[in-house]
Amino acid sequence: MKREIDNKRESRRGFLKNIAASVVAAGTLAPSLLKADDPNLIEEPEWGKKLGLPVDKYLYGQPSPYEHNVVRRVHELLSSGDMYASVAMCPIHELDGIITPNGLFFNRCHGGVAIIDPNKYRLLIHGMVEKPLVLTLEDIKKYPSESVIHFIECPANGSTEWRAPQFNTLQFLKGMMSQAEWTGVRLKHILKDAGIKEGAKWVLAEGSDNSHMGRTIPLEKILDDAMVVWAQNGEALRPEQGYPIRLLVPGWEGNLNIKWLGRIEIGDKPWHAKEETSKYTMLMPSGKAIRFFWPMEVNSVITRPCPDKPWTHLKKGDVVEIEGLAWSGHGRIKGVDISFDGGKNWVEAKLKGLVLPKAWTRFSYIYKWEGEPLLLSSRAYDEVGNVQPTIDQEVGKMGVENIYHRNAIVTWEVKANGEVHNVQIRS
Ligand SMILES: Nc1nc2c(c(=O)[nH]1)N[C@H]1C(S)=C(S)[C@@H](COP(=O)(O)O)O[C@H]1N2
Ligand SMILES: [Mo]
Repeated sequence: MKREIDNKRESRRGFLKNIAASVVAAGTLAPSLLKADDPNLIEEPEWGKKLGLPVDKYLYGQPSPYEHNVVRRVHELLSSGDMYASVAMCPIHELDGIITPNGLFFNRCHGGVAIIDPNKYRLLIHGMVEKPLVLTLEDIKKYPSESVIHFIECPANGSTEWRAPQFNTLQFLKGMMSQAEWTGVRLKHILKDAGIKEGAKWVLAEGSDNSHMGRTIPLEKILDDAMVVWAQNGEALRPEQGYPIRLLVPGWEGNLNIKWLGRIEIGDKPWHAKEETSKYTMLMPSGKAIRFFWPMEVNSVITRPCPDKPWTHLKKGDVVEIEGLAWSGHGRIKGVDISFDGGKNWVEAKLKGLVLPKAWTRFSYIYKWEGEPLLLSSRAYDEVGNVQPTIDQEVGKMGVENIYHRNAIVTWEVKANGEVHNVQIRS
């Protein structure tokens, strides 16, 4: 038996050796590292010689141990004091496609991650309604469900960059966003059962976590496309995303997407300081502030290359795919342009895969890099006519005293050695 296996291995090795030799000779598709005697191709590897791990070791699966570097990351500059009011940033440079795996979804909390017993969960709906409701998780799941794909982005994403570049990593620069397929029910169906009273205009949504995170939202938006969701990418919401129920407010500021949703109150006025625990105002150069600024503006960023995924491994003349994400809280992405010279000239990138409203859209551009230094930027535009602004345009309008809604064009300086740096181009 052993002889037979050894013989088989020997002939397999010979077979692969011949193939490797012919691939190298043809010279076309050979990966840069392949040599005719590449042991990684012609020798039987460890994992082929012995049995793998039994399937009952994988009752809830984990990524390969070789992917241990692909994790959320925290930074003290991005927390408000401690790790209970903080944010764990999504490694968007590591993602493929448009869905964030649940273990990597960014996590922004103001009072820690609440762990809620689903049997004790209740959602209270009251205020200007004919019939106040108290719903259990089971009651909510009785409604026919819908699944939708939307990003959630904190308006503070990129907030460190108003005056000058701060972070030389994409993860800390733009990782305050993620995208999932959410399953739940449109809030309008539940509110219909409660019966909204004449004159109602505003909704207060509140979490049952330690921070409560009360937010004021116009009833019109809630009745348009807001949902209460219980599933994220095919499984129950993760505790970090608000298990067992969160509010989903497609395309609008992340902070409105109340996690661990406990209470919805309908009223005729926006709520004030006492109930509304956080403020997300926009300070204008005039000294006046915009109180409400809800939709996330059209935006994009190149995710490969980026400071975390440089081109240091490339050789002169290599053909490489430039990739990135574009999104708009106003609707679908219509197109993305790429500039190699800091925004003087633009070419059109290709949109890859699904192009959905209020959703991350992946773009791509195939490029032959001759080792020349580049100033690489992307500029997105959406279906309702918004174009991603330059830094000059954005700062000209908003000044630099803001935190929120920074959606100006991002530029990567690609050096001749393939290193990538976060720079800002101003006139
Ligand atoms: N109950 C509650 N909901 C919350 C928060 C919170 O701290 N508590 N943080 C908000 C903020 S500021 C953002 S940006 C999003 C982040 O969602 P995520 O943690 O699922 O990525 O949740 C929002 N919902
Ligand atoms: Mo946020």
